[in-house]
Amino acid sequence: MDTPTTSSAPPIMAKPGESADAAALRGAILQKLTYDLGKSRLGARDRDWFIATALAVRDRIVDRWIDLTRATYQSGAKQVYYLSLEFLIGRLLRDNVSNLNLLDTLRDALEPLGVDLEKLRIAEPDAALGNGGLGRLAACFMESMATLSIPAFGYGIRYDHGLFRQIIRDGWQREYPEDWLNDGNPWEFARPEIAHEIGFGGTVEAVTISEARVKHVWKPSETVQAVAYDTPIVGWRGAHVNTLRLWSARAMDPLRLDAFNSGDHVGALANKVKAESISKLLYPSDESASGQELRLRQEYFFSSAALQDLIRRHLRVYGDLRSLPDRVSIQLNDTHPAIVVAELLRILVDLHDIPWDEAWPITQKTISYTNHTLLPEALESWPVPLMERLLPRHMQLIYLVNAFHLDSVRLQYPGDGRLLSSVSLIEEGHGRRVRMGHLAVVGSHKVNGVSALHSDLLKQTVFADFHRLFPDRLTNKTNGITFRRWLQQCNPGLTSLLVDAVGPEVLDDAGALVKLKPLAGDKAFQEKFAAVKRANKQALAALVRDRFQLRLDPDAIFDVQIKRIHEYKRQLLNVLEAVALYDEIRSQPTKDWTPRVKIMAGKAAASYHRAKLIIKLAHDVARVINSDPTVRNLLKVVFLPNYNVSLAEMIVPAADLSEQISTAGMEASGTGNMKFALNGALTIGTLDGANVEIKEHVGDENIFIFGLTTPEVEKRRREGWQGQRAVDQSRRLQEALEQIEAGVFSPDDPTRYRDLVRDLRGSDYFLVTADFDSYYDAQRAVAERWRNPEAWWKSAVINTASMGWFSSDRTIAEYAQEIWNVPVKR
Ligand code: 4GP
Repeated sequence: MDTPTTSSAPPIMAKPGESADAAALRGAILQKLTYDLGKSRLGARDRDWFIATALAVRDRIVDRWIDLTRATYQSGAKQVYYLSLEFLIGRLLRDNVSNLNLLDTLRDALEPLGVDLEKLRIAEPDAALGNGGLGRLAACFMESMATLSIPAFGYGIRYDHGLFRQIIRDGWQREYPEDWLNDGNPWEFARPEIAHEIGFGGTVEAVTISEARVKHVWKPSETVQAVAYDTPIVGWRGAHVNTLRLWSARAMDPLRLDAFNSGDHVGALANKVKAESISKLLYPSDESASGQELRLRQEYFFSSAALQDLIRRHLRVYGDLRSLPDRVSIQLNDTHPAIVVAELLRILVDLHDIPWDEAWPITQKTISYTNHTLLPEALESWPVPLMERLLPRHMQLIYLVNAFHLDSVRLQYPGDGRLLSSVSLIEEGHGRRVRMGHLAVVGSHKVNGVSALHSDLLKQTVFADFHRLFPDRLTNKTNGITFRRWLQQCNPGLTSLLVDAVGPEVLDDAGALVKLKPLAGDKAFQEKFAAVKRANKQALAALVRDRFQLRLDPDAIFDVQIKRIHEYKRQLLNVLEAVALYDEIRSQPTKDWTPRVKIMAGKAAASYHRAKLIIKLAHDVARVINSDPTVRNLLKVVFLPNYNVSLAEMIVPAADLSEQISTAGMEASGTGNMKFALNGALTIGTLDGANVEIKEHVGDENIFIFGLTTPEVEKRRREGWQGQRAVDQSRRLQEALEQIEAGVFSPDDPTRYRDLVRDLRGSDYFLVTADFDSYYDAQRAVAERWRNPEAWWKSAVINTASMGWFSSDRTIAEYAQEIWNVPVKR
């Protein structure tokens, strides 16, 4: 509860035995409280203490930040610019405090004030400027770049409202706006003086300069300002501090005074509302044409702001854009910033008079692109008429790039019409569209996938023709996670056990985790490891009890699936297994079952009706199972609402079993899979994404792999898979589907799941039916292992011990060496 502090006189003086630094920090916090927040100690609430503390901690960062930034310019070091429409940061207090090694000092500083660090920590709202994996990866990468002393800027959008708040009503997801900025954001510095003008629409004029030269001048019909907000990002042990610069949209002309004075108070603000809508909301629905346009505006808005910003900086230091590729690397996080290719060309050619023949290699050498998904619906393309209207000069440049690109293809492969249309930047199907993935591939010197399997599939499928054309361009960089957040901060119990077992170097070098392997079979160590897990499970159970009024038994196996809700991630398979297990428990109630809690959480896109129906099914099934007395808590299904980074930080350390059960070939990598394994959960998963590499690292006997492989999935689909075939051969599946179909779980609306079951019996694109039996069997093998604690904990320890390679420090070091060509310091 957010209660005012009641302790009396301010003990600002150092207590005996306390460090001078703790006293100084306490003084700083009290100063902030009084002079920045205008609050007295007695009236201060958790939120006020959080802001005062964040401001005091931020002060500890600033000098270093300014010095390091200046040193970077002076040294001429190459800068990395990470462009991402999403940064899923979560909370920052613990990150900053722990990376500055201030945790104990802060605790000591707060204690005499009667302020509980934990309460204050959870008063920080999550910065949810992202949807899922792609955005969280960007946040991990920012931290790792700072840790490895790679000078870097993250560029994105400062959305007023991040990912929606999910409320579950009667089992249905409802979306409400999220308001992370309501009480201000103590980490950021507003930079109203750093503003770039972003144009939209208008016309392009060709001005003849000389007989040989025509200059193109874009005259936008509309201009919006992008205003910078900077957040310092501190690396581990304060090694380095980088900047996350997020752009907020501001109208050039905020108020039409004439209209206002003539009584049109709303109309007078129309320009402002339109301009500022650009940074209003993460992922505006693109179901409507205006929603699509807003999204393209967002993409161009932040891409252009980022480029103008970095080019201004580069020119200030080096004075010449020809040196750009030596001093700057631009990494495109997915295709969202792909318009950078055209924008950079426009800046070089139109604004700086660099001839095309030079501008093009500068562009390519500077840019690289990461692909995060093979799903065709996620590979962006924009209707040509929309691009022509909104970004007319960029459209011309894209046509030009395409003409040169297709000419060279024609030269290399004469007469291959199929190849030409496959690699063209313009899709000619129903209505012409610009393929942003193609633009990014053509405009980059390196393109990477995010796991070995995913990168291979890129080469074999969506970018196969490009791979033929540019055999050196496609590469792999398997994702990673920052161990500071996903081990040290979220699991202090395990961290101190690891430090005791293998030494403190494990805090600096994830590779040191392997030293744990010899202890995997050691009974005493296993017991300690299991005790940490149990404490984490109890902590989660307490949170779930307090927040959601649900009881979880910490002795049951915690079987967890937390991620975005998507058919390919197959939450449905998990729910079907719950139904089948429920049937088995009821038919053999006296069997010695392994108690299991299935924990699910995740958000569905607002317009993704099938995903929302799956959430509803999980709730319907949970209600029936959880209230059936014959089940006696042997099985419980809980869906925790409003999944976010902070909830994940509670759930991950408490998980026994990690569900990574996507249809093979569809999950690009996954990063949740890494977080769980690092924290000692065993994985049940398909051979998909980074699961494949996790299996290689932990060993076959320490992971539960089931289901079709990618080639088998392709074969089934090619042959016209019909789910009914699997249903006919599986009594369990048949019974589960019949119950769902008959409305056993939805008596209020017995036909609710009729279409869903019909699709499963039909083509079942995600092959839930095909993998069901194998998944069910793998789950029984999990239960079997659980019943043998020695075997279970041995596997759990080996999982933790084997995950060093999945640190995002390793991933970032690979980007640095193989894509950006920048040195890495440790
Ligand atoms: C995600 C992928 O689905 C996930 O497999 C991967 O681990 C993550 O990117 C980071 O690379 N993609 C998205 C998205 O989040 O929005 O496409």
